[in-house]
Amino acid sequence: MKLDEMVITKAIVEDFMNVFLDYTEVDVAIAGAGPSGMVAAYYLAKEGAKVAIFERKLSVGGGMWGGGMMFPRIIVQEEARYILDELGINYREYKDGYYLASSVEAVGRLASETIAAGAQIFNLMSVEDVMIRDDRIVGVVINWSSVELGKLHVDPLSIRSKVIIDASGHDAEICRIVERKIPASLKVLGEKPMWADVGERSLLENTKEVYPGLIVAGMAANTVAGGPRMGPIFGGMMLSGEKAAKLALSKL
Ligand code: 48F
Repeated sequence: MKLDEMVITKAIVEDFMNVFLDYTEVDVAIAGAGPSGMVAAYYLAKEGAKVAIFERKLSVGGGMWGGGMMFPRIIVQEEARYILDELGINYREYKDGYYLASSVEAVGRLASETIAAGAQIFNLMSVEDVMIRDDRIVGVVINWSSVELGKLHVDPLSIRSKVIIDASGHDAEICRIVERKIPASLKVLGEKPMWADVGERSLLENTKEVYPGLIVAGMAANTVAGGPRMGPIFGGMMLSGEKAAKLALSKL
């Protein structure tokens, strides 16, 4: 077989552009492909929603890859074990109710199941703003991460979405944008010091719609509500993603 670079080039550009054009209007746009964002996308796509995740980095997985202090293991507690089973992530019980899994396998399986369920992941794209009409978020504003990293003065593009999920992690970036641009709309209280038990419990409670059309999930939910961080235990992230998906589905 004689290879032609022009076929390779056209295949990549044509296919990407077709998908990207199709995803300029979605049911749910998610900022961040960490564990909470991907779990949310998985459950949404499984129910037939058109869902796009925009991820700033080259790789998906957020803070899950590195386990605890680069020891590539994560803990998932009993309450979220059924999500490990659903995603086919292997684990073993370390101690009553504490399940141990490989962080690398967990990210790999989560990404693969999320994509297989039908979610689209756009990596290397950052959400830098939102669109608001009549006091409701109606879309996200995105740009290539390289534009952001290079501090280039390049205008972004917009994606219309019925619901937005902020799954951007510790910085709760999308909620902070809303807080900054629409004064008195929402208050980001900031993350509190490590407390796994309280952090994990409050995460689920704090996963909610914080502004019309904007749901916050994962660590961002605790950052908004002033809840503690919890370290390398990931059951709460997964349960939060699942709850965010249910909330979003109820609004579609
Ligand atoms: O930080 P991250 O993993 O968030 P999460 O799903 O999970 C938190 C845990 O990893 C860990 C923890 C558990 O104890 O606390 O930290 O809440 O993933 C967030 C992803 O969002 C991307 C970021 O690169 C990361 O992959 N991200 C952040 N801001 C943006 C973004 C943005 N503005 N646009 C696009 N992606």
